[in-house]
Amino acid sequence: MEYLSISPEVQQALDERRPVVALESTIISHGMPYPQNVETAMRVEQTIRDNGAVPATIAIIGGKLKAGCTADEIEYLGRKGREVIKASRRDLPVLVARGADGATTVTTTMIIAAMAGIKVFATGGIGGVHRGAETTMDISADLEELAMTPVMVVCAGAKSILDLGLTLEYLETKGVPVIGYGTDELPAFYTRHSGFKVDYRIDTPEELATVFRAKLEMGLRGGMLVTNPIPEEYSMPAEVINRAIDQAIDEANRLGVHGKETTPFLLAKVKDLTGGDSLAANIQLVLNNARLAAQTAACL
Ligand code: PSU
Ligand code: MN
Repeated sequence: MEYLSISPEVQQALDERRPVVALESTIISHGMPYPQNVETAMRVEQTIRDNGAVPATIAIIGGKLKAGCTADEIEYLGRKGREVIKASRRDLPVLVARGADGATTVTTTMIIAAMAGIKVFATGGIGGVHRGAETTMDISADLEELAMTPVMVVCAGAKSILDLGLTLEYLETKGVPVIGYGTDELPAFYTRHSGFKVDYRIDTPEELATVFRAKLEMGLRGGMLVTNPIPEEYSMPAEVINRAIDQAIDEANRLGVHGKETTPFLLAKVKDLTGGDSLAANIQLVLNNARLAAQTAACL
């Protein structure tokens, strides 16, 4: 397809049926400040290599859907930061036709990974049903993508900027298996506990791969969500993080923040309110997910 551009290294790995792990770029452009965003992106790629897989950082550059970015391209996305358009499914036609740049969310990373033939994707947190969605109808396109696109997403759960209970209900309706890696409880990104149960607990990358292969072979539409708790030593006190989240949501409501701005606004606010601690936790949980995704891709 003329719109898709797979890097030579990723193409070769796919041809030789070696493991490949997709990575998103919204976390680079919108999720962390420069230069930590670029440093983290490079460390995540290295972690994937150390665990025997090839990293494919996904982004839209000059209208091309890139599966596999160079170090220069990652630097470019990190430096431009929030000037790069946060690209969801609805943005793809316009960005591609105009030859524009875009940072891919979970949604668009899944779309481009699937086009390239990549089955496993590691990230930090996914979008979901926002608190107050009964009136705002703010539900992330990530959940619809999980319902239709055959990619396994390894994350650290969802932040409680979202309504975690409604997010799980939505995923259940859409037939998306929600797996806890080594846990029965849905992790809440910065903390290991949310009080909500996952559908199934799985303890090994081998079994993650076997379950996902069964889903693919049966031709069941959609992906699978693997929630991997942040390592204990990097997790944050629940009171600290929940206070920051409540404050961020109050401020967003007061300012009337809505649409695609809501998630980046809340994430940036929470980070400001909790200082460097939340950034350090964020980096560690992404590395932890990269490790598990690479091991699982190797089993697939
Ligand atoms: N949640 C996080 N970190 C993130 C995101 C969400 O904890 O970086 C980003 C991801 O790219 C995700 C997107 O796909 O935000 C969801 O945005 P929205 O809620 O507007 O769908
Ligand atoms: Mn939204």
